[in-house]
Amino acid sequence: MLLTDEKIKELETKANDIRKSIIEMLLEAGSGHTAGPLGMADVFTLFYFHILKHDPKNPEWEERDRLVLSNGHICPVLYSTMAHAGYFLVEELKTLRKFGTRLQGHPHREYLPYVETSSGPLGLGLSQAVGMAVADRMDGKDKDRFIYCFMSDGEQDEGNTWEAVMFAGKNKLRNLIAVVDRNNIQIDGFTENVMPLEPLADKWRAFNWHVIEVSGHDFVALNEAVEEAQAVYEKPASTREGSPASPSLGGPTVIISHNIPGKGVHEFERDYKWHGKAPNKEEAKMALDELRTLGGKIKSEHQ
Ligand SMILES: Cc1ncc(C[n+]2csc(CCOP(=O)(O)OP(=O)(O)O)c2C)c(N)n1
Ligand SMILES: [Mg+2]
Repeated sequence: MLLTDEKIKELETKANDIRKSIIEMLLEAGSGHTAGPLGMADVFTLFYFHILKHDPKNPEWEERDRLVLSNGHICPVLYSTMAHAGYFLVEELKTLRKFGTRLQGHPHREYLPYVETSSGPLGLGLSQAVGMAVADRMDGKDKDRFIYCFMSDGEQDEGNTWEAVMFAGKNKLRNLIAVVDRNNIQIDGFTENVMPLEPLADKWRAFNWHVIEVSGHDFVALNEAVEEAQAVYEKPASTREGSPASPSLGGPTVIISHNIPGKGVHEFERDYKWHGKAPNKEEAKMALDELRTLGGKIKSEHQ
């Protein structure tokens, strides 16, 4: 669906609000992950406010798209986005990681049924999403909705990820779209130092996936990437005019989203030490000041 200038302004403002809430909730919790959530805030915003077929007031709606978050540790961005989208009150975000909260440090479906899966142990989400896509095919529903799986680059180190990639490519699961948070960091280093992933796109291609690489901070480009992924779904290889038959067409798509970890707060950007650390009072104040200034700029630029 086309992104109008007005919609882009709305998304920029939302992403900024979501980032502010992430900082506030992490400060309140006193622990948690900062880099991944800030880096994925634009992607989550685009999906929850433009792409997803969902109804926050009716989370159990059977026809909804499914969004599986595989790298559960970035859940502050999931919770913040869901609250801002209307699934629950923004006020509840302050309960992150508190005893008995619905907002556990890693998503727990038993506590918060609005999330599609529990996650935290890395490398499992794509297999779960593949299972959903297979079930849709068996039920004849794979034309009715998309199954999205958000996953991280650190998860590319997990063997189970590649079992799912192999299975989905072989079975041409057309309504499956994976989004990889390619932020180049993992728990204690840069991915290329800990366990080199490149050439990552070629690896997915080798398993018969359609691959798109895009900046995860450009709403227009990201939106086009999702539309391309959906078009691959709608037009299998045999019906595509003028395009040579390719094993990747008509199959699943992966969007490799090039993200800046810690995006929006200069101090936190591109530094793996923010992988699993929450800001203290001073750092949170500095971060919120920067985001407020950015929010003001977004408003004035669009006036
Ligand atoms: C199976 C498993 N092994 C190890 C961990 C511990 N762990 C949590 S996050 C993480 C780093 C993963 O990299 P990535 O998801 O890319 O981190 P980010 O980009 O969010 O910093 C690790 C090793 C885990 N949660 N699950
Ligand atoms: Mg990473």
